[in-house]
Amino acid sequence: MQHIVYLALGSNVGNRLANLNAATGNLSPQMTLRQKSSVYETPPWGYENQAAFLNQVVMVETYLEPEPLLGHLKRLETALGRVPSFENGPRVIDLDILLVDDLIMDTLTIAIPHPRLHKRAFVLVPLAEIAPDYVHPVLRRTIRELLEDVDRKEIKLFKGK
Ligand code: PH2
Ligand code: MG
Ligand code: MG
Repeated sequence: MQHIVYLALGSNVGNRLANLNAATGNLSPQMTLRQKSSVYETPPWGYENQAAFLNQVVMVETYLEPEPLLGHLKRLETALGRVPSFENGPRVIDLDILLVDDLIMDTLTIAIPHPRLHKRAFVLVPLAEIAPDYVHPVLRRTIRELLEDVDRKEIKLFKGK
């Protein structure tokens, strides 16, 4: 079965825009890119003493199940130069699974929906751009509704540099 998957991309090391474009341009052949949000520049969340991030959300269609999908994303992060850091620390590229259809799963290796997506304006702003009416399967609220409850004032459209 083909799945609808929303992915979050983030980068705050090196040429951030090139890193996002390298990720969307090098997804597995088993993943078809269907939609891309704009790119946003966002203040670092969680650990503040680091460079601003660029964030983007994309929608892909894939026959991959979540575990192999995550494997592809981890390999792509490494191929694009990601090296180990600390929690919420700087990274060349971060590729996170946000939503897979209306699936709810929580195992040792993977939690879907992403457990923090509804708290993060840097995810909700780009996600609402491409999927405002998507219903969060746990919270039973649309992305547009979830966005109303976060502070989005520091999430800036990135016009390039
Ligand atoms: N990712 C994190 C931690 N903090 N802050 C912003 N603005 N954007 C991110 O993508 C981000 C973050 C951990 O994955
Ligand atoms: Mg992340
Ligand atoms: Mg991650």
